[in-house]
Amino acid sequence: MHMPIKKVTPETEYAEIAGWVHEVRDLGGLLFFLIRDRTGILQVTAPKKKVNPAVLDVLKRISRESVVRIRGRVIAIDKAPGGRELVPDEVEILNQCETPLLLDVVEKVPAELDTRLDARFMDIRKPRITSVFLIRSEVIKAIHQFLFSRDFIHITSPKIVAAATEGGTELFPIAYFEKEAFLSQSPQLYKQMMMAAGFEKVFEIGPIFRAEEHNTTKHLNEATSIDVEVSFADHEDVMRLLEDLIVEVYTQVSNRCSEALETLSINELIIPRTPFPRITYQNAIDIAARKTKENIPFGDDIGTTAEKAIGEEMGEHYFIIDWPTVIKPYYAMPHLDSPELCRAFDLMHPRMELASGAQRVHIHELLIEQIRSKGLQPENFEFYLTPFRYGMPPHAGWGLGAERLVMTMIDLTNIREAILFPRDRHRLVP
Ligand code: AMO
Repeated sequence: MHMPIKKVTPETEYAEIAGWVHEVRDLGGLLFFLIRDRTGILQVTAPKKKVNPAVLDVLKRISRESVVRIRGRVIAIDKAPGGRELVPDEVEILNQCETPLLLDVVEKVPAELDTRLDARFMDIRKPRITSVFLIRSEVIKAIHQFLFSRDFIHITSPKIVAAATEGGTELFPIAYFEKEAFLSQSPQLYKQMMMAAGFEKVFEIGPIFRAEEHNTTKHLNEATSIDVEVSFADHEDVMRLLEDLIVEVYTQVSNRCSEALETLSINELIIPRTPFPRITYQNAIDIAARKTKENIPFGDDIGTTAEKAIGEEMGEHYFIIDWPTVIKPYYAMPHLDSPELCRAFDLMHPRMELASGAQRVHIHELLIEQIRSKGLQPENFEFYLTPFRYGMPPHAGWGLGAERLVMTMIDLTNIREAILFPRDRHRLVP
């Protein structure tokens, strides 16, 4: 078995490695290679006069990005990456790479995002891009660990559904035999139904599909949502859960991903501090009006320009609370004393919204009323509404965008950088 490149040290006398040929150079008396696997890069040098002629023949045929297996002696050498290099005794080309390459993996020639996404498999070979996905993997792992440690049950809800959850305009219709169906926008209705099932604390990490036409740097048509729902909890409880989760994820990435962070030139991941500031929707639109000189009428959504201005003023993660009931979905619980406001919240990073959530309406009659007030028909939600008549506990929850979390954490400029194969207005392949 070959050894991960990271583990090859000057103390290792002999090593077998397998990986991709990052660079090839013929320096006259010396053939020089950099071999890469997901753990790092190793210099391999073959003095032409000393290497077995059969091995030299193979070495001479190797093209960049070919897959090779090399065995040889490890020697300490100051100038090499990691202070060591390999002098080959045996070489095998496992698969020769065609030339010219689709992309420059060494990144001497920068490529447009579209070109990179067309050849995504090769783009991901770049150590910087591998690092993004190592960090994303750690984020997802840390979330699982955090939620399991707090006794959450993992659920998987259907992605082919019969009704809208968040309102009707953002749905992808699909042909489901003789019926009309849609790709799921959110596990919302199902995670709530699991409260009536008695699970008390559930989470799901899965795809959500949004047929929004916009083509922006923070929207995808297929995104990954981290959803939770908790019984006998209110909006305050799940806001605390959310901020604790964010801190835990940052801490774990900081502890476990130091090499990936270094590759991305992030010297230190600043871990947010709890409690995150809470501002009301009214505070938020006041800040926006002051900073942008444009008034947002009460009840309108906070647009991108306003969001940016408020983010600049806040300078850290924060919550916007006390939203107008008219702009939040029917399932958000209105305040008892002032029903024009509701128990919904958004979690914001200074750059953008990361999550939204609420205490939910658990009273059947009120829910029907709210569905009607949004111009929707309760008859289309029968399967969802029935559990509210047979013992639905009070509950609250949120949905957090995985790509936005990763993107803001490591300062990526475009959300497409945070997902392997983005789906957007124009991109369906690869
Ligand atoms: P919402 O629609 O606000 O709420 O979505 C929750 C979070 O998911 C992410 N997100 C997206 N990310 C990238 N591209 C998109 N098109 C996209 N749409 C959403 C965002 C957003 O904050 N059911 C509620 C959640 C709840 O109340 O539990 C919901 O779906 O980060």
